[in-house]
Amino acid sequence: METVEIQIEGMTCGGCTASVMRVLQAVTGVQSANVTLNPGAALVVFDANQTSRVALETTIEEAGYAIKH
Ligand code: 9UX
Repeated sequence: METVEIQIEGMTCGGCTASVMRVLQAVTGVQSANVTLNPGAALVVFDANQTSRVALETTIEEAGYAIKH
């Protein structure tokens, strides 16, 4: 398992964090996803054979939020 912290911009309420958590948990290979509003971030534990940081970032962007690189 691999753990990454992804900085996210544009989440403005608890519904946003719940949405991001839901889309991350739906990705095959994600074991756990914890998302905070302040600071805007996701801590994700995943199987590196099944997904990647870049794929998770793309998932977040497709949900309507921006990645702080
Ligand atoms: Mo809260 Mo986020 O009403 O898209 S869910 S701002």
